[in-house]
Amino acid sequence: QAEVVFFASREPMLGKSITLRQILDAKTPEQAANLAYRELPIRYAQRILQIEALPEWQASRELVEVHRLYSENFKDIRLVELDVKELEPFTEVIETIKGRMKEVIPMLATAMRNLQWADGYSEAAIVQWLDAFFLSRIGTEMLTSQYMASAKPDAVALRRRRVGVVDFACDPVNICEQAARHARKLVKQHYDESADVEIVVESGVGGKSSFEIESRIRFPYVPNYLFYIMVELLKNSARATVEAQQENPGQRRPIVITVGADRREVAIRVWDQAGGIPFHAAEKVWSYMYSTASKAAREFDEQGTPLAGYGVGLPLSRLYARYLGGALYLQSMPGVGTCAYLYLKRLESEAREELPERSSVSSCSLV
Ligand code: W6P
Repeated sequence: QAEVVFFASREPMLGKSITLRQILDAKTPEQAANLAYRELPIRYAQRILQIEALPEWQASRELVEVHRLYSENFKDIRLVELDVKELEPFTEVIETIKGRMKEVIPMLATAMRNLQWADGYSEAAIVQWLDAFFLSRIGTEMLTSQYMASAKPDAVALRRRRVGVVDFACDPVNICEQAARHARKLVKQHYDESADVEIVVESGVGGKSSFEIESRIRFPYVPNYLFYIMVELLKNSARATVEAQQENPGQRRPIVITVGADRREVAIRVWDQAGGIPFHAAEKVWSYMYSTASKAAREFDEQGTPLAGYGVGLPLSRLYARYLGGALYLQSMPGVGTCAYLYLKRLESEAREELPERSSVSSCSLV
């Protein structure tokens, strides 16, 4: 426990968060191992203390379980000897950790939902607590994935321009197109074959701005994150669009995705014409406690349907955007539709990892 407190008091990277450049620089398994070995104990220790700072956390089965998983991670990574000539034991530890972390997000969402209902904690405080926890979770997941990808690169990664989980020349238009295809498939699975949404992808290339010389927008990014965010936005827009189409057939309601960029930023706008977000639901969009899907859609499949989810998709998407310095906003046009704006940093030295504030670790109070 003393060791946990000691590590938690250190800041990741000696006071600094990591930039995408540092992650890109950890190309070899040895470099990625060093980065993970140095960073992970600090981050696990801080999450352990974040749980312990919750009053009566021991009364929650899920919180006790997540605390145990993080304690095991901390112990395993502290006990393993990092020998760059023989990385197999380290790889095994990272694999074990990755397996252990799979259920953390649904477990914590459940735990906090129960806390809110049982003890009347304020919703904003809970969102803040979970945002901090999950943002850190994205960071540790990035470090373990980066290590695994460099230790065991697959054939695809080798052929492409990949460095671990990062694509040097990530093509946002292409990813939007993939996400659109995936969203349409989910709609057909969830409703029926006749249900369909029109999704148009346009890009700003060809304008007379500074990126005129580019034929396609490309930037260093984690394609998995962008795909996740886009699918999540499109799931929401598509579900609302199908429901609006059912109520009022005959009206065309294409979802339009527009991708633009300058030298510093990539921006993606998703515009749907599904009637907007009802006023009473506006606050709930970023909460982990609700699903924006109708109750019927949720009961369709108790596991959380691919289209409805646990209600963690949008808040998690915003964290993925923020994690490397970006942002995600939603604007509702009442009675008309909803616009989502996603901004991503383009320069890898600027795309700095966003980490939970220190205060959310030690002095977390939920009331
Ligand atoms: C809606 C509701 C919603 C939530 C998130 C993103 C887009 C949309 N569209 O109607």
